[in-house]
Amino acid sequence: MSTLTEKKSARPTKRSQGRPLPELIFGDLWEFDPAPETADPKLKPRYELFIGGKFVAPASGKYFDSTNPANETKIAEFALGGAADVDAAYAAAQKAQPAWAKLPGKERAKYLYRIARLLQDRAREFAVAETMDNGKPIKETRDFDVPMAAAHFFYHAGWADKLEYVAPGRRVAPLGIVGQVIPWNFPLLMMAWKLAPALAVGNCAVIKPATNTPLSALKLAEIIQDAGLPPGVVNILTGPGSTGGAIMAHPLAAKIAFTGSTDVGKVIMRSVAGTEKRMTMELGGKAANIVFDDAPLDQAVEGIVNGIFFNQGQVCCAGSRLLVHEPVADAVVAKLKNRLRVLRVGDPLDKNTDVGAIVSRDQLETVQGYLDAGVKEGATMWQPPCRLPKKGFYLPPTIFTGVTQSHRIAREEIFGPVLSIITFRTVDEAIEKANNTAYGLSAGVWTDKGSRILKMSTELKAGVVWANTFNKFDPTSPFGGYKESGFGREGGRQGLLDYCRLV
Ligand code: TAP
Repeated sequence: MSTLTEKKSARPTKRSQGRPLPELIFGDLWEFDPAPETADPKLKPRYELFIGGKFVAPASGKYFDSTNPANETKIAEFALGGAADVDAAYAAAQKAQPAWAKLPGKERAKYLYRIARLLQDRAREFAVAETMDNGKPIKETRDFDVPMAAAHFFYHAGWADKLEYVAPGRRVAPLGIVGQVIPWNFPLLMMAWKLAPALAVGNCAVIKPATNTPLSALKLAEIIQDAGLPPGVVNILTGPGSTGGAIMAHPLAAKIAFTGSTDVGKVIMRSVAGTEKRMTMELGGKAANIVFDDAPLDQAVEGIVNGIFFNQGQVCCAGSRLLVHEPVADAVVAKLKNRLRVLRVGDPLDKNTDVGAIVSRDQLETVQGYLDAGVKEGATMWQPPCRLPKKGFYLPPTIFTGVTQSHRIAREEIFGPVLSIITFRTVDEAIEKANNTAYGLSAGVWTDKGSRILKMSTELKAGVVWANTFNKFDPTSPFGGYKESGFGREGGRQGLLDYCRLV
């Protein structure tokens, strides 16, 4: 157990809504005893491609390093897969798919249940490995990423022998082989989001994790092998963006599923235009988290913090724009600053860390570029005092006030721990400002009035609208966007439908 020592503090005396709170001032930073997670991540020095149920060397004979963004040390090396490996993976999937599709649903379910249980058995090991590869706090990988990944396999295992209920009155058949490419922000969870529904229906998969975070995908391959999944049902290729491009464009892919940036999504859509491939795109976001003056403000502040600083803000649905009702704007900002002063930024493997490392130097520099842009365009930047580790890619949680809708930090997806705060006066103005974005993935509404929640959730152009909460996920609940946030859904019955052919 850790101890918490506050050197000096002055507690706010006035907590009434609508009145500005005095800022909580500390004589020095909070001090904690470190509480490192010590489970063994069971790393191998080198990870090969996973094709046809076997770990195989890449045709190129080349490998790349994955490093720990928290301390810049090498974790392991990974195979640099290319077009020849993509062909081999599709050939393995083609061989496996007819028998996999013919298996009774309850038999396919057994494999998915086994994968879910093996993930649970190795949960601590996976949490440490994911934290090392990605930089996200261990309390997130331990309590969210790994259990949620297992939950997706459990949920879809339950569907495998009940497919007639996916589209009542229609017969459901698999599409064939699906090509899938995922990003680095939730590496293991995205593997589960993609693979579990595809497999439940009887499809086979060729999937590529991001170059920044290949580790948990290859560890999942170990579990897939241990679960006895027939060879070729899942094939995992590491490698650069061009390998992802080859997976997406491959003639044997009946469907492609991509999660990543809107820019890359557009490149992929152009590359498959005119083919018969089915497509789902889960792309970027710039969510509005909207706080009204009748909201429970302390609860809302927790939701704001969770909305933008969870996973260092590297979340497609992050509440990166705070729209706050003018009468409570000063109070909310003061409470937010007080809360941010006690967030722990640092070693992601420490169980008390709230904000870990940014995934890579490149991403850190991108986010820093947005901080410069925000200041240059006239917004006011604020960061709490933080002692950042000397090595690794860290950024204090950052808020901007005085933001207007034309600022880049209000329009573009930053994908970092940066919150842009904008005020509004009326409900209609809040809706207009929230919808004033090219994206449409998620939104949050904080208010005491049920009727206002209904109005907002009807009029906000976002795939998910959370009310008096934020960043809540469940395998039963479909997730996906509008506009430049993509199309198609993942999770729930709707997500499953995207992997089905209806006959
Ligand atoms: P991207 O740069 O788009 O990369 C995503 C994946 O695509 C990576 O595996 C990448 O490989 C690969 N890739 C790159 N170029 C490609 C190409 N031409 N053809 C095929 N694949 C290609 O995104 P990112 O930086 O990893 O992730 C952040 C973005 O993902 C954000 O915009 C975020 O909003 C979005 N995201 C959306 C969601 C949902 S559900 N909507 C969820 C998570 C993330 P390399 O890693 O080798 O470059």
